[in-house]
Amino acid sequence: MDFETVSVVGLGYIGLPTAAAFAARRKRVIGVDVSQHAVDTINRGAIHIVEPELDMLVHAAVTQGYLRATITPEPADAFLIAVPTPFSDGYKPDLRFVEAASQAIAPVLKKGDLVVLESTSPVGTTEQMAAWMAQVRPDLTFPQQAGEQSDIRIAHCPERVLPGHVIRELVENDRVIGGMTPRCSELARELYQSFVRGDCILTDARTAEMCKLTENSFRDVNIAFANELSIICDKLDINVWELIRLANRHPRVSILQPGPGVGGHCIAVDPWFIVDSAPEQARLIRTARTVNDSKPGYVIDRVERAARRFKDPVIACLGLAFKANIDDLRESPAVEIADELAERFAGQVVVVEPNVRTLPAALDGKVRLCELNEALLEADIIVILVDHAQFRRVDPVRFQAKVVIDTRGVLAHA
Ligand code: SAJ
Repeated sequence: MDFETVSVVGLGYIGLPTAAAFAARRKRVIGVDVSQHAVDTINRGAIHIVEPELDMLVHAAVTQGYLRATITPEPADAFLIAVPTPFSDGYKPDLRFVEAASQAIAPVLKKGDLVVLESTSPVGTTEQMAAWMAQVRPDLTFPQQAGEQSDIRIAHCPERVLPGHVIRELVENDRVIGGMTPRCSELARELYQSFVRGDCILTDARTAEMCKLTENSFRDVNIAFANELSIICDKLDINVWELIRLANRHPRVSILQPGPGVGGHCIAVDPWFIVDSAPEQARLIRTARTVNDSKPGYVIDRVERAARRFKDPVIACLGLAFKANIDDLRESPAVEIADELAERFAGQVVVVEPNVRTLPAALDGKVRLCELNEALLEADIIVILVDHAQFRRVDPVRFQAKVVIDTRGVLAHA
């Protein structure tokens, strides 16, 4: 089967790079998004998100005529759905964007088309997506009705790229592909092999769904272990960074790094999908989430205790991003901490974030964004929230006369 035209639905952090990767392999790509702003920006050959090298790729794809964006779905040979799958109140998965996307493309489906769900999803979502499409198109058969003889082929192929390294990881990482039938898996593999250099490994849809959730839960549980260790070490007056460095000299020990909490759009969300599917069984996974979510509060309490020694101290927060060397402030524990400190110490909090020029809405008017040098001079208390390269380069002497709360081990690694 030759997939000449590929439609990518959802042109965000995953969909847009994926669309550009297909276009770079000279596929005709139709990008679909509900945002007119995103569509217009892409059709100008520009991008509406931040990811290294993506702007060049999209610009080339659009100017050479391989990529075009639209609000309204059009016929294609393969469809990839890469829309958000957040959780709603009570950590319940919210699948409304998958539902809307599958209902939007259903009218343009034709016999022989392949539909792949890329969004990170609770187990069973791929089957649910097929059911939503079948409701709109009773004239076509789907795998749940006709098995290998179905008109439409359905698979799940979760994305697993690291923000900041998307372009390289998209091509190099192995992909897990789970079709609703073996033939669905085979066809999806053919599609991905047009740009993926890693292995494309086949399984069923439910295993592929669980695989992605497992990868991020593995990381969450291991970060929770490191975060719990850091709190224990504070109590026992042990340097946790040194401790972890020493323990990791054991050939079968590999502890991750503590931090101010877990941010981003994936690791703090995906484990809840497992908890929701198996609430009684997922005890460790749920506890890890709770441990990581409580870390910002612990950091705030430490600052508060340190502040008691001063009258109206100036508190400098170094970093707002959810991890080092990126400009993504969404779902960042650093923003949560700066926000709460600004509430408790109104007018006394300054913030340094070398990767942004303006404050996020949550902090606007509450804290002052300033240069690193100025913050280091002014501050009585320095709270290191992100291990950006700029902070690692600071001469340790500059921290000496200050109270430093180093949540990332920047000083320990100096
Ligand atoms: N963090 C720590 N300590 C560590 C490692 C990370 O506190 O030792 C924190 C980071 O500071 C950050 C959060 O965890 O706040 C998440 O950062 P990350 O770099 O671990 O992961 P993400 O969210 O940027 O991307 C993850 C990746 N998953 C895995 O590494 C298993 C990526 O491959 C996935 O594609 C992505 O989630 C996703 O979309 O699901």
